[in-house]
Amino acid sequence: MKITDAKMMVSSPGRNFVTLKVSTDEGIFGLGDATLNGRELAVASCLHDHLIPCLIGRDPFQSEDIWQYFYRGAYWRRGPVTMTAIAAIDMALWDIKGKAFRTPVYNLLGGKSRDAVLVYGHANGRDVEETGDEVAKYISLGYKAIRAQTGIPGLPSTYGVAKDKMYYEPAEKGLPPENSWSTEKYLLHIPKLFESLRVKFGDEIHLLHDVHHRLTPIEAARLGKSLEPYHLFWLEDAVTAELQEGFRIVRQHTTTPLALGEVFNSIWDAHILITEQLIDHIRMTIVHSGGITHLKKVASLAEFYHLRTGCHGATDLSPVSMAAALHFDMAINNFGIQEYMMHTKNTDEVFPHAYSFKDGFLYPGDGPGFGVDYDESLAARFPYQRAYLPVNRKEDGTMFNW
Ligand code: CS2
Ligand code: MG
Repeated sequence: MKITDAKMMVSSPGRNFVTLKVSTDEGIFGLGDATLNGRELAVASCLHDHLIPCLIGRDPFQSEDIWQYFYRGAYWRRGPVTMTAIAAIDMALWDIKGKAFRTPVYNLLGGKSRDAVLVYGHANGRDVEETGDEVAKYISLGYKAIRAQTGIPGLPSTYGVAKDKMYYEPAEKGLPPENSWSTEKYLLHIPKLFESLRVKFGDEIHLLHDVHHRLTPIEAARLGKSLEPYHLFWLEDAVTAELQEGFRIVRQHTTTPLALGEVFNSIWDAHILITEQLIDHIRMTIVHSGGITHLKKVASLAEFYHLRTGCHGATDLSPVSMAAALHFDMAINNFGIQEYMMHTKNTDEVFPHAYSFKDGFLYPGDGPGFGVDYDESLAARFPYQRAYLPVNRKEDGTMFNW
């Protein structure tokens, strides 16, 4: 089999998505997600202008060699744009192989290691009470695990709190919106949220929280400690992780499980965190860290250090990414949990897919490949619109992490 064509499709059904379609001389095609929030066209150009010309004519079954070709052959290695572009090609090749062998991709990754994929949903509110109401909604939908985010008194806006409850999309059209931040106000308020949720819903439900990269190691240690009585499933992105060693301080002070990695692009962003067991869940995704070919190696290393996965699954990862993630989640042994932010109706219609939700779990479907498609004519009705993620400043105006 030979690759005869590969094309980029950029559309905005609810939000911007970049989708790669790789076609072969046997009429089988594969899809890959190449969406990098706020940098969509950079990845599209990397693929269209640089990688795709080198892909045509190759054998799609040789996914490992093609991965190495684009990783080592790039000379300028890693980084979110390059690794997302490589990921899109890699996903499309696994989709083609699954279709060619007429089997779900999870069977090419070791087969089913479980019956379904445990997911968590996003409950958020302007205050503790409203967040509690949203948690109740998710429990009524059957969720076993819920991430809880709430507004912080004294701060006009904060991460994870959205106007539209079910569909949280942080990127906005126009120029980047500016948020204002106070670590002290946040640290004083978050324990109150989880105290109220445990009082209201008891100890069974898994509760998660995303700090979203906004604390120093010792502040994260303080928060982790103050949340121990509420036994969170995890505390996510507590500190930016360019300095992986920074988590030695957090680890020394708290038993609250730590999750990290949605912004990572390769094993080299996480190898100290994994081999020193400084975190409990690795959140790297197929779409932003070089595809299934690379992520299965990360998961294998993590397995030997007692880490489980917790792949990122926000709305800016398309249904192609979600489908690929579910096949990956079904097969690996050290699966922990999968993030599942629902896409809008328009998105789901442009990306018809086999995966389905039931009682807190996602089921990938048993059809060949990933079981996801792309309606090009419908997508054409939703042209790309430039949008940016917010930036964050401390109350005194200092530039900070969003
Ligand atoms: C977040 C994301 O879902 C999460 O855990 O961290 O919402 C993240 O902010 C977006 O994916 C950024 O594009
Ligand atoms: Mg996150």
